[in-house]
Order: sequence, then C-alpha cells, then structure tokens
Amino acid sequence: MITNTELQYKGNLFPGKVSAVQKEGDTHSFKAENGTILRIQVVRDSMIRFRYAVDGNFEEDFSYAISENYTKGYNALVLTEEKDHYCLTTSKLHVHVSKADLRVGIYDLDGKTLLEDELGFHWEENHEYGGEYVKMSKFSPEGENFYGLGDKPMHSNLKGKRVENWNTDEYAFGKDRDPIYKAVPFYIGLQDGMSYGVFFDNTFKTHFDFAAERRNVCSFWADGGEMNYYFIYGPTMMEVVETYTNLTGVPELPPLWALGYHQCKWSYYPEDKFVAIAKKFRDLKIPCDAMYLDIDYMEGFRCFTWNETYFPDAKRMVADLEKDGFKTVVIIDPGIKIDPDYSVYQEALENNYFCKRSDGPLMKGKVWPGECNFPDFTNPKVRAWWRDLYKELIEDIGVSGVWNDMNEPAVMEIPGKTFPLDVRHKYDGHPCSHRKAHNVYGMQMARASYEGVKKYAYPKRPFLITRAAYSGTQRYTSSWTGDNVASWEHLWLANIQVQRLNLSGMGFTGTDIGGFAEQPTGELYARWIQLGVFHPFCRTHSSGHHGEQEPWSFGDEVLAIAKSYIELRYTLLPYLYTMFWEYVKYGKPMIKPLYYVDQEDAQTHYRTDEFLFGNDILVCPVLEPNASGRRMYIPRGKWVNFWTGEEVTGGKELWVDAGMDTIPVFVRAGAAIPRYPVQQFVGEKQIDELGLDVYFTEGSKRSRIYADSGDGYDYAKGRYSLRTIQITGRSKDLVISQHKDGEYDASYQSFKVTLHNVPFDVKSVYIDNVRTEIPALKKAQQTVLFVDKNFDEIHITGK
Ligand code: MIG
Repeated sequence: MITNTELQYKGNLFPGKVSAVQKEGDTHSFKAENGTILRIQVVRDSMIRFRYAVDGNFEEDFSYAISENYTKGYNALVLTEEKDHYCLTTSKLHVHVSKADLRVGIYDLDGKTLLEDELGFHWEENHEYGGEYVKMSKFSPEGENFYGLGDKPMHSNLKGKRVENWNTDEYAFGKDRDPIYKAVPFYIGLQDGMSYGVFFDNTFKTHFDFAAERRNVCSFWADGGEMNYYFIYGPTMMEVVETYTNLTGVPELPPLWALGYHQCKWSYYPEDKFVAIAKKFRDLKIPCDAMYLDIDYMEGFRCFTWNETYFPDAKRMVADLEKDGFKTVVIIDPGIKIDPDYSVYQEALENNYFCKRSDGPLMKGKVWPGECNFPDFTNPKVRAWWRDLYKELIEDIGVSGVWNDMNEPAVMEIPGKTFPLDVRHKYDGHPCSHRKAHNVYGMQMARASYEGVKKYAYPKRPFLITRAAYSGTQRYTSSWTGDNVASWEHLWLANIQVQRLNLSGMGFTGTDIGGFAEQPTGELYARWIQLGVFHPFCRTHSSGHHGEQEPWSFGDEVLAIAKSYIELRYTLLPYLYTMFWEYVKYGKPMIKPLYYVDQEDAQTHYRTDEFLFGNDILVCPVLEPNASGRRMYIPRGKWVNFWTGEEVTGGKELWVDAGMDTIPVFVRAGAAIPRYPVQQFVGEKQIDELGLDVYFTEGSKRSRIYADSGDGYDYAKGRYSLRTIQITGRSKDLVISQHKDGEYDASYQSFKVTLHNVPFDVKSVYIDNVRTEIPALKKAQQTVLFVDKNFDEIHITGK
C-alpha cells in the first residue's frame, strides 16, 4: 500500500467533478463524473457523517460500534449552491463540497475553518484482496494538537505520531509500542481553543498520521472497507467526548461492589491459597470486594470447567467467600480445546460455531489449552450459545463476574500472533475475512459474555472485564490495559492510558496495579496504588512467577499506605458512583485530563500527569522514586489541598509536598463531596449517616449526589435519589441548598456536613430557617454539622 499520501500520482485515485446532487431525508449524495459518490448525513446539527463509495455502490449500512440509542435530529438543514461549491448548513455548521473535486471543508457559522480536506478522499485498489485502501487527508494548521485513540501507550498529545489500530496481545509492551490491545479509531483535534472529533468507523486495520509525515497534514486510512467517518463539532472537548460517547454508547450502572477494590494474581490456586488471600484482607482490615481466578481454576484450561483437584466444591467456596463479602470473578478465554470428550468443543463442532479458514478447515491455533478452535462471535447464533454457557458458572455456582482475556484474538506460534487474514467470519450477516472482523472479535466475545452474565445474574447487575476492544465495547464491559510492567515508566503510561480511554468513551478502566510483568519495589507499588484508587476500575494483578503482589507483600510501611488509600477509595464510593452515573447519563468521562478541563489554557495541551477524578478532585501521581513531592500544574480556579487544607489559585505550576505516603490531591473550591465510612466491602455496614465535605467558595457552584440500592434494577423504576447541592459563598455567609429528585430512600437519615476553608468565624447557623446551636466555631477549623438528609437550606453567617 502507498501510505505516503504525498505520492498522489503513484497509484492513488481521486474522485472527479461533481455531476449530480440528490437529497434523501437527512442525507445528501454528491455524485462525481467518475462514479464516486459522497453521502453526507446530518446526524445532528453538530455531527456529520461522511461515506464514500468509489464505484457508487455502498455497502449495507452496518456497524458494531454505533449504539442503538444514540441521539439523532437537527434543527436546520439547507443546501445552497455557490459558484465553485455546494454548501450544507445546519444550526451549527457549514459543510462545503467542492464542485471540481468533491473536497470537503467544514466551518462554523462565523466562517471559521474547522477542518478542511487536503487531498481529501482518495484510494488505491487492493489487487490482493479486492476493494480499496481508503484514504483521507486533512489540513492541520500550525499549533493543532491531537488526543484520543483508546489505549495508545504514548504521550497524551499525539501530534507528530503515526499509529494504527489492530488488536494485539503485546506482553510487556513499552512506551510508544503500537498497536496494542484495543482499537478505538476516534481522535480529537484541538486548535485555537476549538475542539472537534473524528470517528473513523472502519474495523479493518486503520492508520492515523497526526502531522508526522507532513507538518501540516493529518491523515487517516484503512486497509479495506469504506471511508466512513463522523465529524463531531465541539467547540468544547466536553461536547465532542459526550457526543462520541452517546454515539457509541455507555454501559449500564455497575453493581456498587465493582467500584470497590479487586485483588487478582495469576497463581491463586488451589482453593486454600485463594481463600487464605481473601481471609488475609479481612484479618488486616484492608477493604476488598472481589477476588479473581485466573486460567488455572479450569480443567486443563477448558472454558466452563473446574479443576476439581484444586477446587473440589466451587459452589461452596464461592458461597463462603460471598458470606465474607467477596465476589468471585473468573477468567474465560476464546480458545476452545480440541478435545472430542469436552462438551463445549463437541457442541461448537456439531453446530458449526467455529471459525474456518477460507478453504474450509477449522481455524486452529495454540493457546493455553494446547491446540484450539475458536468460536465465531460475529455469528449471532454463536453469541446466543456462548451466553447460555454461563448458566452454570453464574446461576448455579454463584460467580459474580467474568474476565475475558486473549480476545484480540491472541494465538501462540502463528506469525502475527493472531488469526491468519483469510479466516472467515459471519459478521452478523455480512460475511468477511479476518481483515475486517479482527478488531471486533474481542468485542463480540465480550458482548456474548455480557449477555450471559446479565441473563443468569438477574436481577443482580452483571460485571465484566475485557482486554481487547473496539469502539462501543464500553456498552458491555469494563476493561484493563493488559500486560504492563512494574516500572516507573509504566506508572506514567498507566495514568495516560486511563485518561485516554476515558476520552475514548471507555471510562470503566484501570491498570494492573503494581505492574503485571516483573516485580515492583514497595515504593513503586505504593505510588501505583495511590494512583489506582483514583481510577474507575481498581485492581491489583500480576503474573504468577514474579513474586507476591498483595498490599501486604512489601513490608509494613507500604501496607499502611496501601490500606489507607484503599480506605480512601471506599470513603469516596458515593462520589465515584455519582461520576459513574454522570458517565452513563450524559457520556461524561469520569477521568478528565487537564486539556479537557481547560482547553483554552494552552498550558494544559502537553500536560500528561494531572487529571480530575470526577468533577472536583484534582489528582497528580508521583512518578519517580525517592520523591518528597513534585511540581504539578493547577488548572485555573481555586483549589484546596486535600491533605493540608491550604488554598491555591490555579493557572500555574507549583511544587507540592508528597512524601511516600502522599499523592497530591486538591479539591475544587465550592465542591460538596459525599463520603461513606470505611467498609471492608460494599454493604458491610448499614450507612447511618452520609458525610458531606463542603469546600467554601466565593460565588456559587453545584454538585450532584446520585444514589440507589447499588445493585439490581429498581433504579429504572424511579428508585434512585438525585441530590443537587448548591454552595453559595460570600464574604460573611454561606448557603448550602439542596434539591431532591427520585424515590429512593437511602438508609441514612442525616448528613454529617464538614465545612472546609470557611473564611469567617461562624456567628449563626440556620437549618431550614431554624436557628441551630453549634459549639464555638472558629475560622480555619473544620466545622461539623449534623443535618437531616432532607434539608432544603443551611444558612451560615459570619461575625
Ligand atoms: O498469555 O491468563 O493479560 O492478565 O493473567 C497470558 C493469564 C494470558 C494475559 C492477561 C493476564 C492473565 C494471563 N493472560
């Protein structure tokens, strides 16, 4: 393939002059003289879809990425004809199509350029497989920055990089290694205070060049399929990410326990070892909600079996653990052992569920069980069968969650470490080769698993985790970043990858805390868990043969640190649950990089380390050994050091003290942060009182608190509670008001309100207009009030 877009005359083909325009509903078709058709669909005023067919024949419109529930509809759509171009106008955008060559330009209503074709759409015929390499190039102005693209383990800002998407099992991947496990062909451009997104919904191997090859050109192309992309206008990155997430979907709310701490290692067998690890959590009073079984729990690595020597009575064990507050999560891989006596193998074989090579033989490859065949998860019948295989694990044995691994798919001893490209797939009625299905294989496996866990856990909520993914996989499962390494550089990467995945719609994500390969020093483990408790998914995991990796494996100092940070996470569960709800409801990323938080501040554009956890907690991990603190950038606005109470004004870089037991954390002035007591697991205690940490601000700010029963589906019938807390501060008074919505009545009856950084000595407190006596309240000292949870307004005045 000619990847060098500059070589336009060496085999690249281009559309010709526009000869006809046609309108059908929300879509305009521009037909060129040489037969190329461009279809422009206005999905929303701010989201335009572009599809090209070189010979006028479009594929049937089908996508695994797009959610069934995305928002469609526009306020305006007008076509006008100018001298040298056509212009489509919505209430947010102008789209120009050049009459001479079908090139596209997108502008805001003031005429400001958002994104213009350079060579625009072009293609090269693929003589080996048929079809085309479809290509697109855009001008990229000086100073443009690029973000997004899923799990790329490299600097947040992709400017100057060329990357590709092809799900790959990349054990111990390093910085800048590409591609790795996930394929998210979505990027965000940021120029001149304006953000837009491009989602190239093409499951073939896709490539992106962010002004790497040529300074002022950004290009993307695919090894096959259609040039089919969505342009998403901001102008804020928040709108871009929310729109992309709405388009590709969100998960359902997870069970609350899934937001607790999880412990995993590739060596937790047999039963007494597994159970002893769990027991040690309780003995040491380190909160933990989930314990994982890796591949050794199976009989010879056969999916849906148990090794009865190691686990003689799985049902009893799972029930015992459950009594002690632990959920059991088990791994399931795609490779099915070739074994005529194994029922899963027999069923798949009899029903023709395995993938085949193009000439007919079954796709065969070695994985942990030895030689395997592989279900074709792009066949809906296979997915239904796979779903039902979970009955025993979930309904009978009582397993609560499923971990899908090796689903890139990964195969040993085959060049390329995956299926050969000729392997055939059903692709839900659009039969194709592995070239097209590769990047969705893992997603469709996770989807089938999700349907199984959901069906058999009902009315409880399902929990899943996957390694491979394509855009939209977040609808079914959480994910982790794969086989990282116990190194400081990987801690830096872990932070970036979770931020990046959050901007790529895949928010429920974490890393193997401490590193999967090799062994962390105690200090590295401590620094990693300090970061990991601020990731939506929080699990320690490591390979079997690199030494122990539990919170207590590194001596007392590290144990105390790990315990206190896991406890901190448990106290923040109501805050974390609320941010998850905002993700599900609005598509808001839970983790927000600084360039997302304040795109107009150019200081943020190359920042990698600082991020917001939810809306109001600023976190910046320490990424070096022997540090007593670090410099970090504080975004604009007023912030309070979580540990010291010191107030800082942002818009600058600061030194922040952070000895080994401290990670820099700041809370936004005006925030109201709900807090739970420490529990050893979700549901251990009845919550009698909800903590509410209120941080004074001059002016006004709102926070939300979402709650429901934390599992099950009652919330869908209105049994949730949504509180909006508004803080309004002036020099001598502070008003905390509450708006309530929903029918869920939490167990707690009162709030324990802690006031932080109130700048005056308190004279009086009125709760719903009734004066309340508070013992001697002084400025700077934390004031604590106990208030009925249904209060409407607390009014505090100063002397
Ligand atoms: O080839 O199941 O990324 O988390 O512990 C290794 C064993 C297979 C890779 C996963 C890792 C898991 C391991 N798996």
